[in-house]
Amino acid sequence: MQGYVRLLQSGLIILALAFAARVFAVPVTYDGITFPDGDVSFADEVLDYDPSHSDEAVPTDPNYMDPDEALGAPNYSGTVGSVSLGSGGLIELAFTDNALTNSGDDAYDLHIFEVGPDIEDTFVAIRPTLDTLDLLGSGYDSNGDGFFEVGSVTGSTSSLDIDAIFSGFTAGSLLFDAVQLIDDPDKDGQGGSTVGADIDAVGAIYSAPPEPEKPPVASVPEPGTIGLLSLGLLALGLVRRRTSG
Ligand SMILES: [Ca+2]
Ligand SMILES: [Ca+2]
Ligand SMILES: [Ca+2]
Ligand SMILES: [Ca+2]
Repeated sequence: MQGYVRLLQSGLIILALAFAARVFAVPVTYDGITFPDGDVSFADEVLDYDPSHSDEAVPTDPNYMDPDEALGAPNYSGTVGSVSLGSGGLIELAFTDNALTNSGDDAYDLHIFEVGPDIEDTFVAIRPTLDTLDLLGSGYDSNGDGFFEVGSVTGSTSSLDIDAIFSGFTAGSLLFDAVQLIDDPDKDGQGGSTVGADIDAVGAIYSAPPEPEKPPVASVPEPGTIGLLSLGLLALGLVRRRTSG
């Protein structure tokens, strides 16, 4: 019995810590852009990297052909830390420990960290979660690949406001779990060994917990935020009772 109580306590403490980490995330700032949720805000996984997506010039410098360089917080050092898309090339990055969401106002929600001497245009598409797809319908997906085409960014203003595209939704009500970037081949500079947009990082300025997997595991529904908080307080109470008694 005592072992069971201890197990329960440690479980509750972990839940409380998880809640605290979510509430007390330490904001980080890169290039003057603040990410309130910290480094969790950045893309986590490469879904696809296809420099020859448009059958145009591809990068040839192996230092800039690793798509993993676009993951995580910006880390471009001046020589390494970015990936070249190629002329008309494509990269798709997923968020796994967070999701991209809408701020509910005209503040920017997504930022693409591009490096390199040329300011290059990049087409941006974002993939809705199942709930958000239900909400918005598939009309925004002009080519049926699951990503909503939402416009383009240039090297100097690489931020996007989701609310300008899908207006009238309250903050945090739209979730997106992946970003697709396609270099605009008509706007490339002189080309060379790192032709196309050079991507260092992709971050959700407005970030949310990822949408729970579906279908949910039969017996353990995800506790809501309030539930987590009360569990956390309960755990703290139990600990206090043990230590004082
Ligand atoms: Ca992340
Ligand atoms: Ca916004
Ligand atoms: Ca699409
Ligand atoms: Ca990088």
